[in-house]
This record gives sequence, structure tokens and C-alpha cells, in this order.
Amino acid sequence: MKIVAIHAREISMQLVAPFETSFGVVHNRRILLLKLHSEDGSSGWGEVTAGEGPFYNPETTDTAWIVLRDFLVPLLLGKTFEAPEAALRAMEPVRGHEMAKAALENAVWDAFAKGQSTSLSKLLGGTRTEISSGVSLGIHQDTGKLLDRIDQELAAGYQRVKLKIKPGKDIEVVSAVRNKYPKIALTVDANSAYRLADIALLKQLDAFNLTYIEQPLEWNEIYQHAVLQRQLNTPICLDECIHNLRDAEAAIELGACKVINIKLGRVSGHTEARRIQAYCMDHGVPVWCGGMLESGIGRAHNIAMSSLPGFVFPGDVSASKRYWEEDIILPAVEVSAQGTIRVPNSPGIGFTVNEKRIEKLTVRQEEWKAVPSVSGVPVSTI
Ligand code: OSB
Ligand code: MG
Repeated sequence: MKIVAIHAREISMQLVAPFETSFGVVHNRRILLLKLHSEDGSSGWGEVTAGEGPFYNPETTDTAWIVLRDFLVPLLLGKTFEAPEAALRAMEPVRGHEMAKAALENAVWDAFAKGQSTSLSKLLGGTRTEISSGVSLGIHQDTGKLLDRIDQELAAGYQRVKLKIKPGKDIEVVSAVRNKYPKIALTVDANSAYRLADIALLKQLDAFNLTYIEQPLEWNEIYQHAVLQRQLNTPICLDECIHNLRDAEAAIELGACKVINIKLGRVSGHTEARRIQAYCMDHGVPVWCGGMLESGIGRAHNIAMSSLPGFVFPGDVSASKRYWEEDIILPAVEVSAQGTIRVPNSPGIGFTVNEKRIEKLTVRQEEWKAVPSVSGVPVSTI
């Protein structure tokens, strides 16, 4: 497949409700979308899942725009790739910037799948026709309101509840939730808000029969999670720490976690996500698909990835309407009364991208085209 053009757009989308984590509150998302065109006429979509500020990881919507425009897009434009994996290899000279890479690589996967008239799930090796869905609930000032919210989510069918926690909003909140719902699958996510010195507090979480505790310590610290895991009964699930297969290998060999949250953006796309999934399966480590408050395009990629074997725990992939008044894909992602999402089997990501709606939401856009070749020799753009 030869990549001839890449169209980037930033869209602005307001969340139906603010989302609070230990690192801040989000009201409005600034989302970067890529549409990639191949010479044979197929196209593919990708989404940059970076936040507006460098608080979850070092990337932002703006850093991704610059790195894509100046470095990553020139590495792919005008080039021919025999398989999507080759596109990731071509981007190797750029260090880090996994979320910028993922948007491009995932767009290549979508275009490949569409070119072969097959679903992205099938091309990736997916084996499920539906995936299990859980919800991630932001920090609430009022625990009563949080409990009401959980009632609603459970009534809608969701299979697991994840609570965001931070110092001062932890033991009491989790205790109140566990008391009201003794049986539900419950997890917590600290987004790196604690330190090893907080071990006494973290050990109190063992009392609540949590499926796992997600990313308690620093975003780039594997070793101390191993020290912590030895003293906790509850499994640790790593999110922020895992950027590639090597991180997953190190974490599992060191005993830093017993579960991994795979996020496409954080691991630079489907190719690396599949490697981590395969390694974890071989080592009996369950994985699940995390979320980054994505639009429908990122969500569709998450659904395809979650159809792979090894994704045994419910993901943070939930209905479009929990995030948006109106999503940018058709149909919107819906969750059944059993808390499942159907994996589409139409070509590529399997949803129709609502380009009219995207046009309305666009705040900036740019198109990059392959430089025409001179007597058959492609002209380098960098
Ligand atoms: O750590 O999983 C996280 C949102 C933004 C940044 C980090 C995280 C999250 C979520 C939301 O938990 C998951 C979702 O519903 O998309
Ligand atoms: Mg997390």
C-alpha cells in the first residue's frame, strides 16, 4: 500500500459531564484525527489519544500535531508498505511520541483492512463477536452522587466499575461503594497519585476485594511497583508505565504487576499492542483495554483490539452517549443490557465516519501530500 496523502484535523468536543482524575478535570476535548489515503483509493482513520496537557503522559494534542507534521508524516508519505507493521518500523527513528505514532499506524491498519474488504478485528486476529464493557468513574466531590451514578451504570448493564482515586479521596469512598455493592467487580485507578511511602494506606485497599489497583505509583516507575506488589494482596495493574513490549516484559519478570491495561495510544498502536497481548497470554497475565475519553474513531479501534484473545477483563470501552451528545461515527457505540458491545464485521473499523459532523467540529486542519517523484525516484521530504 502506498500512502499518498494524510489529512489532519483538530476537532473540539464537549464532554456530556466533566471527568476528574488525580491529575485534573477535563470538560472539553481537543482531539486530533487523521485520515490517510492510499494510492489504491482506500482510506483509514486514526485518533491521537493525547490529553490537552502533559499530565497523563508527556504528550499533548499540540505536541502530537508538531511531531506528526514535521517528523512522522514525512517518514510515511510517498512510501509503500507491504504490511501495517512496516509503518511502525518506519517511524522508529522518532523516540517516544507513542500517541502520535499510534494515530498514524492505526489509520494504516484501517486502510489495509478496508483495502482487503475485511474487518479490522479479523485482520488483527480478533476472535470475539462481542466484548465486555466496564465504566471508569471520575472523582466525585459528593459520594452520594457517585453512588447514584453507579446505580445507573449497573442498571445499564456494565460489568465492572472503576473508581478514580487520589489522596484524600480513597479509603472512605471505596469503603462506601463496597458496602453498598458487596458483589460487583470493582477496581480503582490512582493515575500515579501515590508514593511507596504511602504503603500503609495502599494496604488498606486490600480489605475491599478489588480485582486490581491500577497505576498507584509514578507514571515511569516499574521497579517500585514490584516492591509494592510484594506487600499487597490485591493485584497491581499497570497503565502509564507500559509503553512497549519491553516494558511489559520487565514489569512481569520483576513482579511489578499481575494485570496490564493496554491502551493503543500509549503503546504506539495495534502492532505493539498485539505483541504485548501475545506476551501476556503466554505468561498467563490478563489484559484489558483502557480508554482515553476517545471519540468514536478511537473507540472503534479499541473495540477491534478488545476482540483479541487475552482481553479477559472488561475494558473502559463504553457507550458513546456516556461521553458525547452526538458521536462522530454512525451508528454510535451502544452497550447491551448484559454490558457487552458488538464487534462490527464490516470492513476496517466497521463504523461510518460522520464527516459532516467532523467538519462542523473542526478548529484547524492541514493536508500533507506525497511529493511527486522525479523520474520514478521518490523525492525525500526530510
Ligand atoms: O487512566 O484510564 C486512565 C481518562 C483519561 C486519562 C487516563 C485515564 C482515563 C480513564 C477514562 O480512566 C477511560 C474512559 O472512559 O475513556
Ligand atoms: Mg488508568
